[in-house]
Amino acid sequence: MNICVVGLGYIGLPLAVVMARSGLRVCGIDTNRAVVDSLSTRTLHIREPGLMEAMLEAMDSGNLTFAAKPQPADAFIIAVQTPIDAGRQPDLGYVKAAAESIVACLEPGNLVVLESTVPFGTVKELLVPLLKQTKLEIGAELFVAYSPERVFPGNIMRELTTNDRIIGGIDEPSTHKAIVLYGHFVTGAIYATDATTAEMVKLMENAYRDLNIAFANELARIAETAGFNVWEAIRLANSHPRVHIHQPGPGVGGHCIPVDPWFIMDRAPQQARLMATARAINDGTPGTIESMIETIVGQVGSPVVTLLGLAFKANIDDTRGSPSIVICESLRRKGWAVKLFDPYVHLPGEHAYRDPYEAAAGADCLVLLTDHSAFQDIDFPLMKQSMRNPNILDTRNMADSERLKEIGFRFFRLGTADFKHGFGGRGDVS
Ligand code: SAJ
Repeated sequence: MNICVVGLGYIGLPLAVVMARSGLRVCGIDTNRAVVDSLSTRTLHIREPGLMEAMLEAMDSGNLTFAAKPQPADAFIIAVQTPIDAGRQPDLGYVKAAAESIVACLEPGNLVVLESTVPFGTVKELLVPLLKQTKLEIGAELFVAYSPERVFPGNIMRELTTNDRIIGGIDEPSTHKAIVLYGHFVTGAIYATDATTAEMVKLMENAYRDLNIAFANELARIAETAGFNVWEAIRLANSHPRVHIHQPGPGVGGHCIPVDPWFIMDRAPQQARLMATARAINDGTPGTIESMIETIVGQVGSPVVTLLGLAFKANIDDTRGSPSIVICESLRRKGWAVKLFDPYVHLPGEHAYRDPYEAAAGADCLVLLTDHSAFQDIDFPLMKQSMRNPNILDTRNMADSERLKEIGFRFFRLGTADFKHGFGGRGDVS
């Protein structure tokens, strides 16, 4: 079978590689010529564990090629981005452009699968009408389905195969054809449904996570006021067999969890009230962290703050929607000096350091924002030597507070009694 995967980003490229390794002949398509050129010369434009080795193997087998324009194939998979615009409206421009780009290639018997996350109803209301330009009879000559990607950044290569799949065709023959295709490489269960339900399942999964994290963040604020340790309380609550509370943190980043609830709210603004509240809580959390930083260093003239971790979550290089970036920009708008370090992310600019010790030199506060495993190896006594004021704010419950206090740090952890006198203009809380 020949497959065209349209969109070679964080989902499309790993998917093309996994399909090619399962024996399918895959052509990966991206309108960005620079991406196609770099992949064709065996260079990756994204970082994902295991992707490079798997891609080279697939290219060497002859099953994986790249091109800037779609070409005839048996199946077309669309895996392009679906951002929200400044007004939080879904931007389906990339899906539309991708669908239009394949129209001229489509032939009787072809299957088109959309993997991008979209507002429910998109396949029926946007994709199918566009594909009707082919004059092929949908369901008899041209088959259309939705199958959401559900992979976890950092573990994509494994999860593409092992995760269960939801496949929703616009009719039975479309669902069946898509199940046969995904059966080539999916070892998890494959669940059949209709296209709109499949679209909604994807949105519900991420909205659930957003709600749950908002709940954890709310509990953290309560813990700071009441003086208990939220991390300990959540751990104990989760020992109940039917409770699974997520973790608080500096906010919700990435391009999925903070975006997807808007796809539901866009379609059901009257009903989606809980989701709107969760979004407001999570979007407001970087502001809470800023207030904590202000409380810690508020008395210092011209404070210098070092942010450790720029990626939106552990052990990846992706900064899209990262709370660290929001916090950094906001502190800089106040005129504060903000120094940055992330072992995975190298931003241009004089205040982004490749060495955590240089980043900490002269600082009044270290803020642990991303729980990268590499941070466990930081030599904090060494860091402290070059700091102006040895304060640490841990937003991820990742540091050994007792040890850091012994070394001489003033230690603050989000969601604990460390802020029992409040934060936000109350001055020194020690
Ligand atoms: N976060 C918390 N507390 C938690 C968990 C996460 O604050 O308990 C924060 C993270 O630090 C990060 C953000 O939430 O800033 C999002 O991270 P994430 O790990 O929840 O999710 P993503 O965006 O990396 O991947 C999610 C996954 N969805 C679910 O787990 C339901 C993944 O399976 C999806 O494929 C992906 O979205 C996607 O592409 O939609």
